[in-house]
Amino acid sequence: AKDPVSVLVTGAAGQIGYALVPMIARGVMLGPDQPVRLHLLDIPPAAEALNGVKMELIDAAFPLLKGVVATTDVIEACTGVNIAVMVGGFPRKEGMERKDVMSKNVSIYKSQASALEQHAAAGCKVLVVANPANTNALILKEFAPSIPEKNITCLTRLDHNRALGQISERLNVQVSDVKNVIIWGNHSSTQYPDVSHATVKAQHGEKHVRELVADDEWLRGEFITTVQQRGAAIIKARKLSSALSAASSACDHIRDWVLGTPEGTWVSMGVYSDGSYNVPAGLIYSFPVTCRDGEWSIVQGLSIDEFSRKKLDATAEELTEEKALAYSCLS
Ligand code: NAX
Repeated sequence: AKDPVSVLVTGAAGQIGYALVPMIARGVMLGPDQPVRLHLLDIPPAAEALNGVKMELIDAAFPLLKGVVATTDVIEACTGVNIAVMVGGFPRKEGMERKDVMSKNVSIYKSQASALEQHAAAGCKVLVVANPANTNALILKEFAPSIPEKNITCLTRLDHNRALGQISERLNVQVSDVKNVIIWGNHSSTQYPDVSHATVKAQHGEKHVRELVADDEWLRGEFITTVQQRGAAIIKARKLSSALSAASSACDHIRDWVLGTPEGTWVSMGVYSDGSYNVPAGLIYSFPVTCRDGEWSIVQGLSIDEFSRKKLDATAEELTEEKALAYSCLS
């Protein structure tokens, strides 16, 4: 039998946490033969609710679940973890300035970075979900200099999956037959959902989404805005933000990162830019990536037309501004 893998979930008493922890305990994230230990962190006002989540995890008698640590102590939570899913953060409340929200999250991610750096297992892989996800991940990277930058990522897989979903609905095909959409840039409304290279499985080989949809206006207009604004549409409908889809996408992100992407398929991940596609180096930016042996690499050599170029640059610009804002909160 395999040794258990320890997975940290911060913000575990929240909405996404509640959807995510049973998925991890069932093997959705790391596979049906991989035992797990869950480390759940939240803040003191949520301690009782957090303990309730722990009770339910015990009650569910998950065969793969080999232990649960539920705590409000960051060091205890981070100790020995192999995977860290950072869902906890400070939400934007009505009337709050962007800078105030940024400042709260910068201080959270700065201190959690140090705890992870000092106490996580060697090789710990980090996924930041909490918004502003890209910039929180960048702060975490800056304040955990001994964690390799390759090990720090943020979630744009939900946006990626939303794009797959929209194409599948439009063409009335199975979502599992659609692949290679790309989310470029920030997990925000400036993200660029790109179908230039996306395909659908056909009877013989694959067909380009562009050919099948044949309505460029939709692809360059409504499709993009629908994906960009899907989070807001869910809030309007549910009066709560996306949770099950966010949790499921977080599992997809880690599973593909650890176990690899299928041959010929790429996924979107927010990763540390090395300057690929002329995206400024030093931002956490969403790129198309393939994963193998627990490492992601940015897919190289894709053609970028003029329409796409503008959109890649616009979302990079927003991230550069966010980075500056985050740094201005550090003093
Ligand atoms: P909730 O408010 O339900 O849960 C957040 C939890 O984090 C709460 O239990 C809170 O007590 C806890 N928390 C706050 N500060 C903490 C700290 N310093 N350490 C540990 N825990 C802390 O929000 P939920 O709906 O679960 O969303 C969580 C985060 O995910 C939000 O920042 C949200 O904006 C972000 N999202 C990101 C998505 C993505 O694709 N990257 C999509 C979904 C989601 O909107």
